[in-house]
Amino acid sequence: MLKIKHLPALALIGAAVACQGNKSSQANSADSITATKDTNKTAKFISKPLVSHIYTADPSAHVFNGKIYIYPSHDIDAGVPENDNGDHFAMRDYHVLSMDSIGGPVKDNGVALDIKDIPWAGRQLWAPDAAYENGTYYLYFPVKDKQDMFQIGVATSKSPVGPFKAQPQPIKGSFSIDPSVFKDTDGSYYMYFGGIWGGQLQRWAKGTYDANGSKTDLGKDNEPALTAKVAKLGKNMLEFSESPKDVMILDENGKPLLTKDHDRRFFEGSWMYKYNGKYYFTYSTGDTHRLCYAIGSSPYGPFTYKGVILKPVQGWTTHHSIVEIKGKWYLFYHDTELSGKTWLRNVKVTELKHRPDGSIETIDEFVKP
Ligand code: FUB
Repeated sequence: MLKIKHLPALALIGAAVACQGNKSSQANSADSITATKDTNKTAKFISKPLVSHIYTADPSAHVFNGKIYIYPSHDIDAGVPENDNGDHFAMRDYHVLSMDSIGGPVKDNGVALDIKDIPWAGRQLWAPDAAYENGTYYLYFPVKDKQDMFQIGVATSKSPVGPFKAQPQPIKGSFSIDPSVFKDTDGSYYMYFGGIWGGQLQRWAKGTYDANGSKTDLGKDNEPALTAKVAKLGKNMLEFSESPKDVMILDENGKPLLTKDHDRRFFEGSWMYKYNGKYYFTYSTGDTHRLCYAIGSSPYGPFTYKGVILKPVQGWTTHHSIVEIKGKWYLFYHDTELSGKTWLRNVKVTELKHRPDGSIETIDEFVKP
């Protein structure tokens, strides 16, 4: 999972820890590994892990009936060697976390969905999201099918914490990873999804899946970058009502972000929210380890790149959700404070602040010495 040349110093440190045992990078990174161990001992963080009895990541938070629910990935140590394809993220079930208020006790509500109960699933239950509509809770999840192609499934429950029952087939027309479901103020739902590298989005560049396509080759540097997809959901919440469209992210001159622009282009981890009538498309830049945002006037975009929400955290991946709770805005995110290992993460929350002009104050998860 390493592309060292794009890593800032901090992420290089985190990546080196994750690569212990990976021969190709171990030889070059002995100094970094030492530095990481020191960093893990001394680093101070602005927030504490919300739970520590299990590893959790990719937190999608929602307020349902006045209570906070977090739908995270459930990280496990499956003993799978780390690689650029993300095979080491070999998760097998979901647990829903709940809390009455920010800062209050966090409850683990047990297994909400197990991979063995998803008829079409092969391996790797990655970042989920949830929605509530008309008496039913919907859990949206990416998982590789039995041919090792990521698709997105949906499961339903009458309870926000499950257990959820999976539909027998993936959502028709869905692909790749990281579904994020947004309810607009007119009641319409949209799913944003996609992720490059291990998320396989590059294998869909020509419109159909290329099973032998590259794991990391994303096209020419000066061409528009691959980007997230968006599709409106049907009234039954179980299918797309249209073909997915590109989520265009433009630079300050109105030009699409380019493949070479690793600091700003989309990688994975879409999350949409609305603030003061504007649509905030937020996402991870993956190999540059940032959470960024872009603002538009429609749920379909285009969105204009505006800046960084969260600087690189400890660990390789970064993934989040942004929610308003009792008049304040919160960023739910993850790092590797508990384990120091890329694939064993822990979810956290911190307040997020908008300036009067709608821009977001950049967050650094490290306390300055
Ligand atoms: O948790 C597995 C993958 O790592 C997620 O799907 C990505 O967003 C990244 O956080």
